[in-house]
Amino acid sequence: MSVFQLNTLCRLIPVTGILIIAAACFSCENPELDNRSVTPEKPHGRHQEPTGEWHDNKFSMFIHWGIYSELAGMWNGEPVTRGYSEQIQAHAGIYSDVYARVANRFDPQKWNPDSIAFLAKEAGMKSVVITSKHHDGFCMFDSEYTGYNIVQATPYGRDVIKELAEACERHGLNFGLYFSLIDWHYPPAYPISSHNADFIPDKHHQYNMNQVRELLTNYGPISELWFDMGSLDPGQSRELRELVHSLQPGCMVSGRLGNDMGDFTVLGDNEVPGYTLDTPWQTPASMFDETWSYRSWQERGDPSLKIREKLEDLITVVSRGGNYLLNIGPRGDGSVVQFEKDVLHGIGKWLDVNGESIYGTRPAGFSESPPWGEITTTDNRLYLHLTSPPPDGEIRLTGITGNPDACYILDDPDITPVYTVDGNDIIITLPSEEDFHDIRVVVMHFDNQFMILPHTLTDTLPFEEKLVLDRQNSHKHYSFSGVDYYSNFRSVVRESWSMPSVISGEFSATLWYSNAEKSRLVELVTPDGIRLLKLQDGEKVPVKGEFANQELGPVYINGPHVSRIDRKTGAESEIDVNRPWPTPMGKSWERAGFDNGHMVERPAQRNQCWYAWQEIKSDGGGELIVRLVRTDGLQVFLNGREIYLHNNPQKMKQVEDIVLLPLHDGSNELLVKFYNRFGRTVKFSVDHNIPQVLYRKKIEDIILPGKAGQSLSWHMHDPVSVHSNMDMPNLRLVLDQKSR
Ligand code: H79
Repeated sequence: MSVFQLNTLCRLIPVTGILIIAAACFSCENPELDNRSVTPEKPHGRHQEPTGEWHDNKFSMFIHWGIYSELAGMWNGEPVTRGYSEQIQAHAGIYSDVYARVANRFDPQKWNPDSIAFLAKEAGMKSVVITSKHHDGFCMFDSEYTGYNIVQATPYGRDVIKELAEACERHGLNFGLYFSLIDWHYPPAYPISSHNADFIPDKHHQYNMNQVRELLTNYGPISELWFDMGSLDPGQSRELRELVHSLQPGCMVSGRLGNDMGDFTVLGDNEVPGYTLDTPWQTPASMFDETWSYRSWQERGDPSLKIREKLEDLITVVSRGGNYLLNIGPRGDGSVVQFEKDVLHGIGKWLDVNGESIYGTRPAGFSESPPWGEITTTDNRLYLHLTSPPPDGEIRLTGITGNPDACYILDDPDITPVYTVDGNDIIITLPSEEDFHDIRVVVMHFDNQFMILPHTLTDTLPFEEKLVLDRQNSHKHYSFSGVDYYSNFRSVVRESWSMPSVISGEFSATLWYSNAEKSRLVELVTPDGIRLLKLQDGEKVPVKGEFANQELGPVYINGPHVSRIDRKTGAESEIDVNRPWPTPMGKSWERAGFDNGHMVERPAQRNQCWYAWQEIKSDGGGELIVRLVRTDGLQVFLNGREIYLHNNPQKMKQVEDIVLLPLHDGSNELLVKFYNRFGRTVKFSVDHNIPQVLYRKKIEDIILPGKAGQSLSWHMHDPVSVHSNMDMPNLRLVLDQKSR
């Protein structure tokens, strides 16, 4: 059978998130089923599932406080409007020795660690993370490796990190430390660039290692070490990670350590993702987009608007499985700004009443957020956060199996919206006399465990005895992978398919893979166990007979463009990737000479990108393999839909991906975005002159028990880290029904 035929066979409709509440999706108790079954080894990220104590924090306090706070965003009597105020040394162009003199007047008489811990408690936060050392290199803790620290260099002379650690201990809060990996005061760390992501010279790395050892030895249990900035090599990241874990195995390392070495992933500052992540993660958030540390002239506005903004972000982050780390910037005298207190009190007041919908919850597993808000869940409850209540007051929840037995508003359980059950749907009508201006939470309570089914799956799914499972119809399990602050992407760490219970019986199973996946090890999880599969010894199958009925147009390129994607909306700044043709933004497209795998090199500044576009005409659809070589990350769109996203987390000089393009009948548009991180140029090619072959390999039969919630999934056997991209874009499993 050719791949072309495969494509036309019945496909499972794209399956989106299925979640079995409080029940393991698959049991792995029967290893004899396949003599190659293995217990998967855990890769270096220690937390495969977003569970555990750190993850239950949900809401934490970040504190940016240092000698920069004393300057309050002012230099020579003028406001410094460029950059963040904690980086005023760089943005006002202050010489290191001049800046260092600020320490001589740092005397925070209003510093009160207990009142800060108390404020965090009142806000409903579970931990506190403070800057032990920011980019200015000034240590807020006593260090034997530099005299540039609060104990030795200020009139105050007290170790505020120790004091806050003890206060948090007293108040039952977890305590974490921010530690900048760059240093503007330490000469071996020079030269310094404005992007704050320079490589770390060896001597500087040793200095960082020494200070991290101090921080993890002298301050009691540290719940997280929040490394930030710099661009470490993988060996440096590993050394720091191992140092932290050897001193305090329970300390969670932030992903900003780089090279996928973090225990938890840190998204961009104030970034709220539009997807659920499968690995532990956090959003760091500042009160104001313009600064993290105190500035006297900050316009703060109406606290109630800020409460609303931050509360919505908290709810969204928790609904997608993350923790929210909200920052305050105390003044140089140690006092907390009233506005920031008001905001924290406001959020705390909401959590006092509605905290049950946040703490101890998980993402609900619906494929998309509903238009009216966000959903979290526990064993037998759904929490519906009404951030934009529906104008007609009607909420429809689709694809739920379970018996609802109560519905009420969390802040007033006497208010009980009417609900009706219609098959797998639940329709809730909000009482029209109620005011939903503030964020209110509707609780849908079930008599027992319940299950959320992907809404695309129904018992009437057409099923013609053959299932094709691949990247096109999988549910993706995401993490966030990358080298450093500027180079990261949403990675796919697992793919799964949920089957309705009508699909049952014995299936013969065939794996298909391309040269991209060859010799990789993949773990296939079926309802009866885990199998370790090596992608080798497959039978070679040509893809659609070497371009038969396909006409490849010339490749055009266009650039450079700004490659940053708007973090909130996902909107692209300069080019509409869904409709690239004809010429975007008046920039003309040039013909690229990619013949015989030749790469082109084009100028690009940091974080700019180039696009390549090609029309592929195909008679009757079929497939085509393309090889994409380049110096950094790439994003592949086919007919306006993103089909592949891959970065260069290992910092290799050159990376290639082999991507199978599922073509439709007629004209197809291939658009590839080639990123540039720090280079002055970007080099890339679009190459079709490669073997158009796939491999086919029969594996042991698979039995589907026909139970609700049954699913298949796969992931890499031994990834470098839990955040690593699966990197197997063309893997496919075909199931043929043998018997029911
Ligand atoms: O501690 C906070 C920031 O100071 C630190 N990370 C958070 C948690 C951070 N350091 N560098 N960066 C974040 C990114 C650097 C952004 C920059 Fe710019 C872009 C520096 C110069 C150009 C932002 C925009 C700051 C000044 C202008």
